[in-house]
Amino acid sequence: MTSKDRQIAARRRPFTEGALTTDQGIPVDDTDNSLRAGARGPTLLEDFHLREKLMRFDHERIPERVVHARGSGAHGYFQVYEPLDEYTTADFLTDPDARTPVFARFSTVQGSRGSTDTPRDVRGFAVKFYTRQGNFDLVGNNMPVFFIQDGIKFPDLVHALKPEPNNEMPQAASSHDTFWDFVTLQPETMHHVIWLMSDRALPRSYRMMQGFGVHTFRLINGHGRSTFAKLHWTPALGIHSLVFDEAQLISGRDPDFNRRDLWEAIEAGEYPSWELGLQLIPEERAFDLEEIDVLDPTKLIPEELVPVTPVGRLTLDRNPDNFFAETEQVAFCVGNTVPGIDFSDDPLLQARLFSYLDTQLTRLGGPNFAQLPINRPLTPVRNHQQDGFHQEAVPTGRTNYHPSSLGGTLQVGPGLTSYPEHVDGPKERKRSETFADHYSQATLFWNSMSAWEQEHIIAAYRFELGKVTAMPIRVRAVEHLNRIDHDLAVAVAQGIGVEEPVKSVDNHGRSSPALSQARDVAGASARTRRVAVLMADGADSRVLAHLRDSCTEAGAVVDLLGITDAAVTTSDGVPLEVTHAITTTASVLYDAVVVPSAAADLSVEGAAVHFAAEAYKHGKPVGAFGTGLGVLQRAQIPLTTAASDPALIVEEEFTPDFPHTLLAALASHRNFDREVTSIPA
Ligand code: HDE
Repeated sequence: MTSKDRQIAARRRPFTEGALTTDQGIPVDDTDNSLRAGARGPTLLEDFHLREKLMRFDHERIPERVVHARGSGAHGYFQVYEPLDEYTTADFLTDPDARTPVFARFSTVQGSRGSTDTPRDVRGFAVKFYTRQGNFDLVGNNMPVFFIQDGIKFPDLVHALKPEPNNEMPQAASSHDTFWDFVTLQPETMHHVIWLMSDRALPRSYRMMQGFGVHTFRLINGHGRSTFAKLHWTPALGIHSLVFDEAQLISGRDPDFNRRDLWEAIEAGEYPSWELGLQLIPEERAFDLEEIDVLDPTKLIPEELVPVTPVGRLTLDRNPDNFFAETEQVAFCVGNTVPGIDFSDDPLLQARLFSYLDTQLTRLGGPNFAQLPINRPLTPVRNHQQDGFHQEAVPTGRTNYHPSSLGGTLQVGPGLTSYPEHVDGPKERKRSETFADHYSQATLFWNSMSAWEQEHIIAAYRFELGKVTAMPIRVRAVEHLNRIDHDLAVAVAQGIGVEEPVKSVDNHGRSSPALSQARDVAGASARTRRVAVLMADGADSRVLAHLRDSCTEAGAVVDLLGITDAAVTTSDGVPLEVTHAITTTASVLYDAVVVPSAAADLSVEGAAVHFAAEAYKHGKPVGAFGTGLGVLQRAQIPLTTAASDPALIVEEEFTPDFPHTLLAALASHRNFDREVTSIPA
């Protein structure tokens, strides 16, 4: 239990027993019938219980976030490995014994609060650290760059991205005219757009995505020296994505897919964790980074240029008690910083410093939102800010100003000191020339992708632009792509009915291997991965037990799926309960499928055949042995390719190698090199 858990515990209000009362504490004798003049007569205005109940109900909603409305959060803690006092005075980064409580919220950007979890979208990765020096909020995303270079463009970007204003369509999707119109008129977006078209926009799980602070921050040490820093979160479970077809199907099968995954993992004690890494850039090196301006949020600094130093670990180990009180009311503010961490002059960051504080006034109904349990710091709050909606405290005494000679004077300092950066320049609305290159890092990203990642990116551009109705926008998009990479532009043009462009610039040929998800296989594990076993009567119970035990020992979750909810009968005549009927679930909700040998023939069951075919098509590990092979054959899965496909595990009869190979394939996530175009599912 962290100190934040204890603070929140004091505010819990269990609804277990006792008399039902009004908000004024008056016990009520009936909450099912309103007060009427006669059993069939009109309702009386004096019914205060009815009026209060409806008034409270009518106001249960607060405005959803303008962006990042759909999200899920969890409590946990952060611990630094070694003191970082060489760089910062921030207490939570200098004391390895300090377990700093945190609340993290993950989100999609485009959709409304009730929208699906798996659209093609950027994901928010926001962490509130309740440090011993007050709250520090790191409000980042799962992609290291942003669409625009200046916060003044944010309302335009979001208006273009969100559903169109006349008909509020489409929900949670960037595949529409206004988004592509805006981004093709604003070339600085091109780098982030290619990330959005990559698999990064389809995380398999919040637990399996990276996080980035995006902007360059400043760390300030005890001597007042400033070091620029970029912040990275790296998930312990590896970085893994869905495929787009699967993500779209999940939207229907389980729109809460990522939310459920996070919740269930924490309930099961499989606490997700991320390593915090820093790219540290001494001030004097800031202009020596291959023409990358550290203040430009559309650029990343390749890890090959400045390595990421691991400095600590974030672990999430408790689900919220109440979604509204915690996840909905948490108010992240980019300006919440602690001594030892300061801002850079990144113009996007500067605008955010205003926006997050401002938005809370509307969302949380007044200036006292920091008093809500989820937002409250652990440190005492002492100042003369007072009054306003929902003041919870009862300030006492006469002096509510500073200075005062009538007592109650607060001591000011030592405390947070801004870095005394020397600033001098004409007042002007002007973009720095060092921000002018909009294409070379999009090319770097493209060059760093594996073949299958490139295929997915081409398919994503084709899908998104294929939904754009205005042809000139499609043409403009291809022109931009032609400046990123000619082959990419040609491949996209061919899919969307646009004339192939003429090569205009040479690809610079540089790449950054760290950007590819394909590199992230070694050391990955099968923990928490979901295996569907398709059951039929007559399966060998010892084989099933062996398979199940091997998977659960490795931390994987095994569900037995029957054609119906009825128990199946194993080879020794024993009834075996199934987890679900196949019809109430879907292959897209699992990471792998196994069809064991059985007396009954599952290959005549269309649902089972479809299940296997779909999983195969999505690159998932698919395994079968004995008569189970019939299902794979019926699904037209080319069993002869098993020798070259590590995720296709087929055996004439079960051997102990089977679970071993299955778990290795699960740990590698998918085989995206698989040729799947001939699969009918
Ligand atoms: Fe946000 N952003 N943003 N943003 N953002 C909000 O704050 C805004 C930006 C990010 O889980 C809002 O409380 C402006 C970059 C996350 O509660 C709002 C600009 C990055 C979250 C807002 C940006 C983000 C938000 C909506 C450009 C990645 C969800 C309601 C100057 C580094 C936090 C709210 C949570 C939320 C404004 C750009 C990430 C409207 C003006 C860049 C993760 O205040």
